[in-house]
Amino acid sequence: MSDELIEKISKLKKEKKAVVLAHNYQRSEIQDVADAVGDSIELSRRAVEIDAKLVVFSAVDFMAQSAAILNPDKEVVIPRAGARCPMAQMLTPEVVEAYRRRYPSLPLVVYVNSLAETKALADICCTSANAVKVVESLNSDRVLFGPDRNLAEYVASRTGKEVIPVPEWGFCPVHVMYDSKCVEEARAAHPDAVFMAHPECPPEVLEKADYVGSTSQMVRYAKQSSALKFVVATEVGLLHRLRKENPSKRFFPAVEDALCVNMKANRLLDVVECLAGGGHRVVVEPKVAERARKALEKMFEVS
Ligand code: CIZ
Ligand code: SF4
Repeated sequence: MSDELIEKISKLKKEKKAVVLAHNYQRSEIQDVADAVGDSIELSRRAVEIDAKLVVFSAVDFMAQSAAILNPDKEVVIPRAGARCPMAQMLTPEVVEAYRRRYPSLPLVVYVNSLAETKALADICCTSANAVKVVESLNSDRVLFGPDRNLAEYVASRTGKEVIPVPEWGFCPVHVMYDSKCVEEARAAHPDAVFMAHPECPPEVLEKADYVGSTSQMVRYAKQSSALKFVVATEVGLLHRLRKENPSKRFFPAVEDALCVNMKANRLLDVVECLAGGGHRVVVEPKVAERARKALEKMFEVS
């Protein structure tokens, strides 16, 4: 990156009283100019603490919506309108309503990877970092959980509760690329490495992994671990942060091309454009925002 561009970005940030928040899966060059890098909820809460007028939220649609919901007094913009998570689109309010009719007495847990309109219908939200804790906190041995089926199955295995996936087949197109064969190949190539996997991976991967956690949990785990090598089963953008923060350790992707095209839709020049007054303002209808915020706040109380 040229010094000129770095200077332009820092000048614009000051002029606009703006911050750039980048998700762990963003392109390396965006992570490098960001004021904070993290998971979606960490970043949304960071935005609350930061004294800024404009928040450039470099991530996918539902994440920027959560930031807007938790920061109603700030202008939240997303660099590319097309950065939309396909998993979030798999759980529409219509699907929720059909399951509510079928299981009227069961609580519904909605993963943060969902649209604001869907969160507004949830009893409580969860992240991949706190899903087990959230489901344990509920006074019911059967729960509805969506949209990620793999995360639902992981939570069921850890809590012993019946976790009904809503819809039956929700998935992340990146994390379903991993299978037990890729774990075996990684073990053969790096026998002394720790295998870390995201809970959106299929059960056959999670059963064989040494550590299962969200992106922020993997960052913390790698930092405090005495191991020097890690194989990482999550979107490859996280490797940039892991390598940067742990220069004496080595990180290998479990699948080289496990890349989320939706996350990568945001480019550095789009971020610069946001700082210069462009980008796409994220607006959540007030009634929807209020209900979604309640479901998020319930999650904060538990975690
Ligand atoms: O909520 C997030 O940021 C996601 C989807 C990834 C993770 O595990 O942190
Ligand atoms: Fe959605 Fe998967 Fe991309 Fe995350 S990595 S934004 S869940 S498609």
